[in-house]
Amino acid sequence: MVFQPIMDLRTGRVAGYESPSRFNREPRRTPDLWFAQAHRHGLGYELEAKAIEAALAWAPSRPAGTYLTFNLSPSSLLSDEVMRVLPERLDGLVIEITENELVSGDPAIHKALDGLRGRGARLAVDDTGAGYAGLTHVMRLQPDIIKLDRALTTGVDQDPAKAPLISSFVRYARDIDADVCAEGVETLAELERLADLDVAYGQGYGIARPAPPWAAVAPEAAAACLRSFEATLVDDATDRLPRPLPPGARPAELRACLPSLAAELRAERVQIAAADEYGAAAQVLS
Ligand code: G
Ligand code: MN
Repeated sequence: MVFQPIMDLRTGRVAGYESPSRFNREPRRTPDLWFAQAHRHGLGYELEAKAIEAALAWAPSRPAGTYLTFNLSPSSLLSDEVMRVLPERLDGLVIEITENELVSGDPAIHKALDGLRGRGARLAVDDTGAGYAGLTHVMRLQPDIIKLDRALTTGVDQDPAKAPLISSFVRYARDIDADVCAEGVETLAELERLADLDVAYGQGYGIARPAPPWAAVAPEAAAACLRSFEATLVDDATDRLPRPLPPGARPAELRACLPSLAAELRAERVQIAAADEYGAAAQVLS
């Protein structure tokens, strides 16, 4: 099994791990081709169930506080094979539903999803922005996490058309109490731009490749998040602090940025005005 870290772009820490399937056998093929072939032979759900079982076997050993996410096709939610391998409680697990199956309008699938959420699972919509059905899918499912397809992430730092679209997803996510995760982050420039756009999570080769459990994120990727976090502090300070910082901004991290924040604001001193375990706010003393 391989797991790919998903990074919290507000803190640089690992938020969760996705478990994409890998097939170590000849002929070499991408997992979607193996699944498609299994489905053609009537063994698709059995294969999906095996993949989930293998991922779930690792779940108890994952680092504390991280979630585990796995992919399911909408129709597999109606299959006994897949349902049988899911434990009663699903806390800390995220189910990723891919949008390229139009059957997701089926009320039976919605009912199955509601049942899984009632058992503690969170729901992510995968590959958002890739297919023409993307927005309908997000709207219908009201997910906890909106995963933006690589097509939107790639070159976000260069293509002026992409940032506003991603921002609109971030605003929409806020309104439905969800978070955005950008997939396929390959460069630090993309990562910094996404963090500046208030995208909550990032995943991709520039952060960490899929690897045996439990890989850390690239140190330069975590550092890029903290740089962007400092820049947010400067913006916030200019907008008259104290003001609450993004959730997850721990006092220790904030303290480390204070000297450079003061320099940037040409202030004599910037201090922490209020802090609790959930976050901190800074105050400018000039
Ligand atoms: O459909 P889904 O988004 O779950 O696809 C995940 C696939 O994308 C996995 O096979 C994974 O190896 C691959 N992947 C993960 N990160 C990157 C990336 O940064 N770039 C590219 N090209 N592929 C990636
Ligand atoms: Mn996925």
